[in-house]
Amino acid sequence: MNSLILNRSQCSRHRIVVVFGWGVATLLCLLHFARPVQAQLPTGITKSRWAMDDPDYAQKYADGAEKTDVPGKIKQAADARFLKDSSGCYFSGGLTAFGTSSNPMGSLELGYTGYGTSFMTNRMGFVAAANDDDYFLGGELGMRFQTPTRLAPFVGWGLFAGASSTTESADDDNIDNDDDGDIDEWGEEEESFDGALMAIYPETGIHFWWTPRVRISGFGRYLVTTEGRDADAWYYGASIAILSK
Ligand SMILES: [Ca+2]
Ligand SMILES: [Ca+2]
Repeated sequence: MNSLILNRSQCSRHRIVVVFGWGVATLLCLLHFARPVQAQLPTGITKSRWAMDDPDYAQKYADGAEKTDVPGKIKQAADARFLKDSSGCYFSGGLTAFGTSSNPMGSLELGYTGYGTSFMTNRMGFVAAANDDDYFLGGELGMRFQTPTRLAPFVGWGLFAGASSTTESADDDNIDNDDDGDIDEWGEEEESFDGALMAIYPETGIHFWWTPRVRISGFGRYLVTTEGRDADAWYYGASIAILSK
C-alpha cells in the first residue's frame, strides 16, 4: 500500500485546511438555502394543515377537513407527499468508533439530497471524522425509503469511502518525525495518511419536518468496514436538511 507520509506539523496543516474547507462549504450551503428559512417553531402547532406554505399542499387542502372529520384532520396533518421533487442541502453530525480507533470519532457530513418520489431519497456528501489520534476524510452516498408523512420512519443503506490516518511507532528511523527537535526520542510516532477505508451500512431512523422545508432526523447505522469485522461499529447521528422544489 502506498502511503503518503506526513509529519506532525504537515498533519496539523492538513487538518486546518480541511476545517477551513468545511467552514466555507457550510457557509455557502447556508447562504444558498437558509436565507429564506427563519428560526421558527414547528409549523402546524395550532392548525392541522401544516404545510400551507407549499403551493401543491395548499392547493390540495384549500378546503380543509371539517372540524368533526377526525380522519381528514389526521390525514392533512400527516401528509408530506408534496415533497416529491424537492432537493437541498443536509448537514449531519455523529459519533462512531470505527477503524483501529478505540476512542469515538466525531464526524461531520455535508451534502446534497433529493426526493425522487415522496417516499425515497438519494444523497451524496462529504465526510470528515476525527478524534485525538486519527482522522478520516471521504465521500458518501446512500438511499433511504420512508413513509411520505411529516413524521417519517425510514430504512436505508449507504456507502462511504475515503482515507484515514494511521499512527505508527517511529523511534528507530533516524528521522525527527514529529518536528520536536529530537530524533527518535522515546515514544516518537509517525502519522501517515493512507488507509483506504470503505464501509457499507444499513441504517434506520426517523425524520420530522419542522416546517415544510426544514427536516430534522436521527439515525443509527451499522458500519461494515474493509478493516475487518473487528472494526465494524455503530454510528449514531443527527441531521438537518433544508429542501426546496
Ligand atoms: Ca522527534
Ligand atoms: Ca524517528
